[in-house]
Amino acid sequence: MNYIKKSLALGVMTLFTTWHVNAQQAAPAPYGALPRADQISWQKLGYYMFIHFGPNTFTDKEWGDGKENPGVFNPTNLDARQWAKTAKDAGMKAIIITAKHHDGFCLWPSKYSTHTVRESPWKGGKGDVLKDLSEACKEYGLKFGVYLSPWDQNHPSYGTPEYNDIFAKTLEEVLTNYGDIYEMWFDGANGEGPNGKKQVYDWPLFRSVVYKHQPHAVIFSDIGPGARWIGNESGFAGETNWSTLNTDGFGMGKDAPKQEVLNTGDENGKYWIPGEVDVSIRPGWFYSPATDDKVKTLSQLLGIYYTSVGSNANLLLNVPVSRTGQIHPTDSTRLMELRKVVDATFKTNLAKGKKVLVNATQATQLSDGNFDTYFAVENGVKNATVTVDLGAKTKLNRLLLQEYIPLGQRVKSFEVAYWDGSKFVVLDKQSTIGYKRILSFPTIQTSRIRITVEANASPVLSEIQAYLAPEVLDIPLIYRTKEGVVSIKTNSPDPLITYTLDGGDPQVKSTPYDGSFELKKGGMIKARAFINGGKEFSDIVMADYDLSTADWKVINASESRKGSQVNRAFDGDYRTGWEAEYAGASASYEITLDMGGELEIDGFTYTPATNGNTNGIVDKYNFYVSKDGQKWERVLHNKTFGNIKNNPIKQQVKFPAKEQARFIKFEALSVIGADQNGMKINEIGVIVD
Ligand code: FUL
Ligand code: CA
Repeated sequence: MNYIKKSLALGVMTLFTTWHVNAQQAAPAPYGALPRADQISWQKLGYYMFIHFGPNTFTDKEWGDGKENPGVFNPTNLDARQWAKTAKDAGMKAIIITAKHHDGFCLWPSKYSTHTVRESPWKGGKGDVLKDLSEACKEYGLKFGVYLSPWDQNHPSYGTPEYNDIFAKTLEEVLTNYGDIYEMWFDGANGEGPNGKKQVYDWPLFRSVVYKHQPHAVIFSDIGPGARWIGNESGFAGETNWSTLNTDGFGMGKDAPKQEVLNTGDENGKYWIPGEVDVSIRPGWFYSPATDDKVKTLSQLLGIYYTSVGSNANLLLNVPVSRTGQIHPTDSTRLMELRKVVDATFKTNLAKGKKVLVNATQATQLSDGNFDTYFAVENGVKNATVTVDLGAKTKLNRLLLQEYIPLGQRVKSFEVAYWDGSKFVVLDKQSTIGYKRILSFPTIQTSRIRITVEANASPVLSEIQAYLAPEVLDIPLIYRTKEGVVSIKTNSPDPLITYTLDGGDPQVKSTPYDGSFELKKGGMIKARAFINGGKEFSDIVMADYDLSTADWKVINASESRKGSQVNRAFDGDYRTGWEAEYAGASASYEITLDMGGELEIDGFTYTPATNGNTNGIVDKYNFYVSKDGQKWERVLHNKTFGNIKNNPIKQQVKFPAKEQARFIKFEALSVIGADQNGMKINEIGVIVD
């Protein structure tokens, strides 16, 4: 009693029934919250580019404060066509740009601000980045989206009711002058403005302005309504990822559901609000020359691809434009490497045209390579067993599954097994599928795959595809002891390993690794494995070390939380940390260290806990140095680690000038979750040249 449905092209529901025993069979009933047509088109985009660009690009900041001189914005050779071409060549479908970030600086000459490109020297104040980019996107066949931060630290009316109208007008400018906007990206951050007040945002007004001028735009925010934040800036959706979410009682820009909930969505959630993974190709969102050697590696990007696109989410990958006004060659090289691997992986669908049975009924729709054709199990039946007969023994290591989401997201668990010649062997057990789920596993050889599905309503499946991703040589692994001795190891048999210490990509002719070496001072190590005389090579692996802390001692520190050891804050291992005892909501905390000898230092590093728990992470601090431990100099005063809550990465802070010191003191002025938590430090380090 299964039946087969064909494409919904043009919205016409044509019903094909093969085993047409019951003339009363109805079309599959939709289940739960459903996507709007615009959300479906949006989901099909899959992968697109984020661009962070503005004064921060030139000032080495993640968050500007709105007081920067607009004169700093001066790209020497801005070329938006180069951005669009890079995105296109990377296989991306769209670009979203930070039209206005938290500093309030507008990349277009807004009438409602005096902090814009018009006040900058770029093109003599006659430039308009949104115009250049929207035209370039059109030329390259890309969709165009904008990011606007309602938080504005420059606008004099921020923090007053008038600002809501001003922001609405600002929005209107952006939405009416640059053609179609496919996605409107609202940043949730809501901090203080020039008058020390936070704004109470009028979201209903902002939303109505968007829909008035761009009725097809997907509105992104922590809670949608078009698409939701995935709860982290590290590049992963939950393995379980529902495109439905309960948002009643929550508001945009405040009171969002917990980050864990954003990460997985809500099963049977009331609204269709699919996840979007936003992550940067570099550690920070804005360009900095300090991260030229920290562009994510191919393996990291590939991992992100699977945990976003492969996990029922869209991938918004940030590629920050550099000070020249162009995408840096290292970033674009990496994007092309990623495209090459993704293309090679998904080139040949080994299940295409193969025989598929769902509960013993033929289901050719699942192997026709077309998302819009689907097989629906009879209403009321919530399980299905799907078998794919590959015909002959076939090697594969990826499976791609799709549910026909226009009728809702239904599957809540599934098991994958393969035929080993005499029996089915279980390969994986997973939860949701959604629009697209990709499973990766070591290469198997089999003639038959079986997928057992359990759903909240009768399963409606679009595709089952199988692939053989090219195998890559294992990356080498880099280790460093506390004393600063580096060793590099690999699992592959007998490769040549080469490495660099200058941030460059290791080539076959770079320094060969032939046993451990000392790197007390720290620095960036990049290594790569080669076989076949260099014809085959692994991805690059990188490790960034500070000065070795072997000789360091604690002089003074806030009281430790019971069981927590203070030396974990400088044991050279960023995975271990120290926690100070909670000392009151407005307490400050400190750690003072003796480095064992006087040094010339350029700055310091702070590595927060990266396990997802942001409580105790320092966000405001002072930093002091001393030669004798008696007389102290405060080199950094009341500084903020911009965006550390959302993106808790290692912070590298340069001093205004080099300092001679033997002692250092780090003082936390405020931590995240200050009303219940003491300071947490996973690693404190110093930067030496
Ligand atoms: C965050 C911002 O605070 C970051 O600076 C960045 O723009 C990121 C995409 O969103 O909330
Ligand atoms: Ca299909």
